[in-house]
Amino acid sequence: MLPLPLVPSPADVEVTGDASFPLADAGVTGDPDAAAALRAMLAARTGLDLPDGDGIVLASAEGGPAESYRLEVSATGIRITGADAAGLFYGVQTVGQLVRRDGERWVIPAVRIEDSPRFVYRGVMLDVARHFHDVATVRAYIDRAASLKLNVLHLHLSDDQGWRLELRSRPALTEKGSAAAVDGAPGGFYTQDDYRAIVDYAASRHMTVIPEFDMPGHTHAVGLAYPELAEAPVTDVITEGSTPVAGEPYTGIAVGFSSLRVHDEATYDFVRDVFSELAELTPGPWLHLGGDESLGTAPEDFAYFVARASAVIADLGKTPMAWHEAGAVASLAPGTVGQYWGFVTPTDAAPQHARAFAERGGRVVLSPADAIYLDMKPTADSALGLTWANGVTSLERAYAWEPSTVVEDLAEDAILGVEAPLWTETVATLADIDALAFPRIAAAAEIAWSPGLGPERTWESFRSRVGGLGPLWTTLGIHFPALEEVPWT
Ligand code: TNX
Repeated sequence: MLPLPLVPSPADVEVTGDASFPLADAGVTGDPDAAAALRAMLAARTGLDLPDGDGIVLASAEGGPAESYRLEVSATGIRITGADAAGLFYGVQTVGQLVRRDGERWVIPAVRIEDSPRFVYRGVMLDVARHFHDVATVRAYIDRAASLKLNVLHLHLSDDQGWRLELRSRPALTEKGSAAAVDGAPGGFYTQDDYRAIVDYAASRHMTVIPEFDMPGHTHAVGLAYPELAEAPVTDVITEGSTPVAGEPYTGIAVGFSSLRVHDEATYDFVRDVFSELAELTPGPWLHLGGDESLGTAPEDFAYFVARASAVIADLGKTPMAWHEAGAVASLAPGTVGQYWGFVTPTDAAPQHARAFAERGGRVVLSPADAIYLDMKPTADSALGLTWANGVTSLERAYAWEPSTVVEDLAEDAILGVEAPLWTETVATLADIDALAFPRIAAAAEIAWSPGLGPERTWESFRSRVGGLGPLWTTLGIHFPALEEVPWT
């Protein structure tokens, strides 16, 4: 028999016989938010509009681990018990994956599941700077990620090509710095109301938004608004893409050429303004300052800048977060969270930089580029995607890695979690997002949620379970590519 099509794989699952629960005559009772989520899910999947009433019970129980739930299905009823609202929501997502046809009927097989996450931080990142993605697209991505029990949405809100969030303290950022995108695509930005709407929508799906303003590199667009804060572009670092010109929008895909003026106090007035306003708009605990690929900034200038910028964020009562290069900075604010984007088998100083966050009281989020960068090509003939992180990233490569062994001597409790970034140099639409993110986002979700690889969690089981999700993803409008690695059913 095929395994149940559950991704991420639950911590504990038992099929309790051949019986199944028929949905046609069921009612729903209990927690109103979870009931609404369940009704919407079942309506999308089956067309059934379940009334209030007996059959499916949504309850809360104190005491289990955060975000955990228990699901019991028999021929006569379904009971979902959540330790908290998120747990209940995840129980509903599991039910959505279990729905199947039995002849003319829609049924849920009899099971008992006890489930809770391995990591508290289970993230996706969307780059809205290289190509701008509107609120509707971000909502759709939130729905997709939350259905796989991911709980963090990292928004990469600024880069050389554009600044994407309106700020009252610095209106020129979007007035002058948001019009461009890669290859002449339309630019754009979020108003403050747009951003609040994203944060609220994410919260309704139990996702926390982590906003990033990338500095001191990746700041060409800042120079369009405030030329006095920007160094002249360093063009000898450019290996790919067109050459930037100061004062003109950048539509290429080169990296590392821009820098803020690190020894000018006006730069820190700017840093304080933008992160203060961001802190006010953002309920979550983390603000990301970027810090990657600052090839146009001398190492000692980089260290000076990152120390000060991380202190600004800490002074605002938020936890700073930065790409792993910032681990090289001795006076980084204590507690800063590092995001590792080296390879599964590390090279250079990346693991040393990652460990440095833990040594300063912070933790590490793992985003190994050759495994879960969702912008890497999934197949050699994919029209979308990049290949710099070791060529093609198959679904198997995205799946078959273990977080605790990537960075040597990093304790498991120093790993905050796992995040799958989607950079958008080649990604302009929701269909493009789907084409690259799916099905590999499911691999990231399982690594972040489920117990480590072992007899119960294998590549063979995963590919079969993913194959069973095709019909659900189709009814949810997800344009996933039917990769040959997966036995789609
Ligand atoms: C590297 S990984 C970047 C981004 C690019 C990405 C493309 C990292 C922290 N920076 O600027 O968009 O590669 O895959």
